[in-house]
Order: sequence, then C-alpha cells, then structure tokens
Amino acid sequence: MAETGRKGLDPNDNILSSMKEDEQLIAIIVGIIVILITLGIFVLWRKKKHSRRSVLLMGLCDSGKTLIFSRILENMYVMTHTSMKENVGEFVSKKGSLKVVDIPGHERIRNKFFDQHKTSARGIIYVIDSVTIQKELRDVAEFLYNLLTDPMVNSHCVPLAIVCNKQDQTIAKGSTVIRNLLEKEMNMLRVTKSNQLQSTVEASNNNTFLGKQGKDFNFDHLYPIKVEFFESTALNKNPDNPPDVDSITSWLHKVA
Ligand SMILES: Nc1nc2c(ncn2[C@@H]2O[C@H](COP(=O)(O)OP(=O)(O)OP(=O)(O)O)[C@@H](O)[C@H]2O)c(=O)[nH]1
Ligand SMILES: [Mg+2]
Repeated sequence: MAETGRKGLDPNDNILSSMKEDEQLIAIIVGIIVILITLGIFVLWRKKKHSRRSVLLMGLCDSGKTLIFSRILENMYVMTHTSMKENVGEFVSKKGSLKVVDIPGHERIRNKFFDQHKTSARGIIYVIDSVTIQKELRDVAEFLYNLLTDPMVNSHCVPLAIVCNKQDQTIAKGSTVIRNLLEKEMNMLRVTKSNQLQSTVEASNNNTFLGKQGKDFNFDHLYPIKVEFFESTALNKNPDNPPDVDSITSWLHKVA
C-alpha cells in the first residue's frame, strides 16, 4: 500500500523551521529592546533638557541686571539698589517658560548664587555697562572668563548673550567696540590664567583652554558654546533713547 500524507516530511525540516522561528523571535525581542532603549534615552534627554530651564542674568555691580529683569518680565521701571540676593521670575514663551534669575553682581556673593543656579542654566545673559567698560575692562573680562571656563557651562555648552547696556548714554560704547575690547583682554587673560594654573595643583585637573591654540582669542572660536552680542537700554529717562530690551526678549524666545 502506498504511503500517503507524511511522505517527504523529514524530521530535519522540523528542526530547521523551529530554528528559523527561534531566530525570528530573537530578532523581534532584540528589536523591541533597541526601541525601548532609544525611547528611554529620548525621555531622559527631554527630562534633562527640561530640568535646565533657568536663564541667569549675570554681570558686574551696577551694569543694569535688575532693571533689565523688571523690563523683560514686567515691562516696567523700578528704582534699584545693589542686590544682595537673587530675583526670580517667569518668562513665558510659545515654546515654554523659563525661570529668569537675576544674580547679584557683588564680588563676595555672586559665586554662591551662581553655584546654586548653574546646574539648571539653559542660558546666561551677561550684562555690561557700556559707559564704564573701558575702566572696568579687566574685571568684566575676568568674570566672563571664569564663567566660560566653568565646567558646568563648558560641558553643557550653555549659550551666552552678552548685553551691552546703557546705550541711551552718549558716551556708551557700541557692541562691536566692546566685543573687540573684550577679545583683546581675553587674549591676555588666557596667557595669565594658564601661567597661573601651571604653578598650581589645579593645572592637572583644569586644562580648559578658551578658543583655538595659536590663534588670537575670538568669541566665534568657542563654538559649540554660542556667544552673541546685543545692545540694550533699560532706562526711560532720555526721550531720544527710549527703553529697548527687544534683543534680549528675542534671544529668550530663541533659547526657550
Ligand atoms: N542710563 C541708564 N541707566 C541704567 C540702565 N540700566 C540700568 N541703569 C541704572 O544703573 C543703575 C544700576 O542698575 P541695577 O539694575 O540696579 O544694576 P545691577 O546690575 O542689578 O547691580 P547689582 O544688583 O549691584 O549687581 C541703576 O541706577 C539703574 O537705574 C540703562 O540702560 N541706562
Ligand atoms: Mg541688582
């Protein structure tokens, strides 16, 4: 009698097809794991980005940080005094809201407040008094240098808006002049700082070199840290030069 049905069904075929099924199952599981890991990384990245939602207003005493703070958040003039503690407010943009922190410029306290807020910094607005810049150039440049070499600013490539304030004053220097002055000063500061470092233990740990080796200091060389220069007038006393902080608010909308 002829054999029917099972004819041709080799036991090896069964083994082969079950191996193929196993391989497919493994491929599916690996695919799912890869998708889950990617999703996890994306969620963590979003969370991390969201956790850094502060913009710090920094600069020397009297540069105009507190008046700029009240202008950009309330659009109003306030009589200011030397700040001894930070002011915190919310800047609302279509893309989301930012916490704006006005940090006192006083040398003795500014680092304490900076340390408290720098972990959440999404951006820094560095305010300069454009009238006194030549007199204060060394201090302005050194404070800026310390900010730019800060490991937190450096590792997160925190963008910087350098705001040349008090443009209502006739003797105020423009942003291009201030940028040139600062680049020259930073160039010299870089040499002084690295010589200082070589004679301390810190040298082996902190080897942040600002800009490009062998080239004059240029803010563009700090990329991926993005540094932009703006001009502003926060006071409303001069009718020919009304308050104008639009460049700062546009930058905030961009950073949000
Ligand atoms: N002419 C002029 N004066 C300004 C301008 N912005 C601020 N000021 C004045 O500069 C002085 C200092 O301003 P503040 O906002 O208190 O300065 P600050 O940077 O907060 O100073 P600290 O709190 O000491 O760090 C005040 O008398 C302001 O009215 C401006 O655009 N033009
Ligand atoms: Mg202040």
